[in-house]
Amino acid sequence: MSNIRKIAKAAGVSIATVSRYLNGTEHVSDEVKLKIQKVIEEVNYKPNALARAVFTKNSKTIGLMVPNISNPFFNQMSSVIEENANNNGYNILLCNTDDDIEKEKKYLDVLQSHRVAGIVVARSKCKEEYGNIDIPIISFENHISDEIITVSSDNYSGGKIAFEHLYESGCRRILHIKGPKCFEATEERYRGFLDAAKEKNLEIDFIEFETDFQVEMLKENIEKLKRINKYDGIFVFNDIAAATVMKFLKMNNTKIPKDIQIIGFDNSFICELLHPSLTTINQPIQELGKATIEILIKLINNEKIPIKDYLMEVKLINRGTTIL
Ligand code: XLF
Repeated sequence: MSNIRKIAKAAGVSIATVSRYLNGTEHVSDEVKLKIQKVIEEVNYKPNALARAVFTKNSKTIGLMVPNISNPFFNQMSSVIEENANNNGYNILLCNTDDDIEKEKKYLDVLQSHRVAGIVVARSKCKEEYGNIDIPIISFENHISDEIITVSSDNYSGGKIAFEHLYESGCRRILHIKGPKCFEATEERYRGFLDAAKEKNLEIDFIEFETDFQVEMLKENIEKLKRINKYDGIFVFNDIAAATVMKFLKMNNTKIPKDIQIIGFDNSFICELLHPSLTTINQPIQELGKATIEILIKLINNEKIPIKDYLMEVKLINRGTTIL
């Protein structure tokens, strides 16, 4: 006998009533609900979420595509998104794209076949693929199209604040280690940093890392880092890359912040674990995660919401790697 049939029999109701109760599609009286729920608990029944999603076209699952799960910022961000989704009755299906177009495309197919109710995609790399998807989507950082809302930190202002802090801390030979060109957020940080330097008539140098954090990051960029000892201030595009640069400086007996001051971006948990602890620009992870889920749920519920960029305020977190 199928599970639903057993539950119906034990609760003394029809199979159709049990199915209405499980799918929440039509009214079921409170008295009947209680009877069915009691039997479900007794037999420890686990409804088939996918089958239910196909039937009701509402899976109560949100697909979350993150670009790099080994970056502490994205583990924190994923937890916040998960918590906010759970608080609103949704589960998360987590996909790690590794900033890889093919993986992102594959996961997009997987999420569609799982009938997810909505998708959060962070730092998307394949904008074209989202054109024909009939599922509410929200993008974090990289813009996908005029129809898809983007949430991000105010990265441009963050870049400006980073420069101003190094400048006020006395740095005049300044280097920016920027992120890959395809990361819109770090391009904005770079733009803000350059504009602030121009306002002070100061030339700055930059080098570029071609990926987000990977375990081999230091080895891969060692050639680029060879001449960084000539600078007195460095702004690195994110905290985990800043940690990598700090390791390199320490291996060369450079004193931080006495010889070189350093500032990161994110305010992820690793800042406090480093020595000295890392001065950085705070991305408001809680607000970002909350806003992302709130907007997505409005879209899922067909509520009207302005299609625009949602920018969150950033601020300096002054710690031990800068002098001021
Ligand atoms: O995409 C950017 C680059 O790295 C993101 O916000 C992060 O700062 C996370 O570490």
